[in-house]
Amino acid sequence: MTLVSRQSSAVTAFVALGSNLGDPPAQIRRALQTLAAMPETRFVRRSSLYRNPPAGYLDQPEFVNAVAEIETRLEPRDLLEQLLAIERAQGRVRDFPNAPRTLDLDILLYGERTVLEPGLTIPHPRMLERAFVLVPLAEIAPDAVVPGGGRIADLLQNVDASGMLKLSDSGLA
Ligand code: PH2
Ligand code: MG
Ligand code: MG
Repeated sequence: MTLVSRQSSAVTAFVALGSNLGDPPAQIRRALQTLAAMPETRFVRRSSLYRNPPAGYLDQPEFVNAVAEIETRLEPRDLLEQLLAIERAQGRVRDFPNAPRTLDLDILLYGERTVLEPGLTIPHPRMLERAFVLVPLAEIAPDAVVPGGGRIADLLQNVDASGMLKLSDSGLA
């Protein structure tokens, strides 16, 4: 049994999903199912899946990205541990920073809380520059607010979303 410290009230949190190895759409769909089964957590909604070019380290396959909204009583550190366990279960190997991966799960927002701890920074420190985060997030939560940043729908205006290709539900687009 996993022991987790829980909060008295549920918090709305957003999780970014990314994959560029081993059938990315299938990896993302499987991860969404597993996320929905986490303890102390209710799955609220998810964005479409988006195929898009790699950002940062460019010499790697294209990605599929999505964002999920959850309500959770897990503390941020426990939520992170759950996400890392799901990554490992789906074969994530950490070769070097930004290496291709079967699955990456990042906490974007945790209510309006700011967290600055070793290995865990919330809001996610690079989310404001990333179309592959802001496009799916704006699809499901345009009015969500980044502490110290602003409204997602407004922040979306600052990124180039032209490379984001929404997949049909079959994932074949
Ligand atoms: N993740 C990265 C680096 N670059 N590019 C895309 N398109 N999608 C990602 O999820 C991604 C990336 C590091 O986490
Ligand atoms: Mg990560
Ligand atoms: Mg990441």
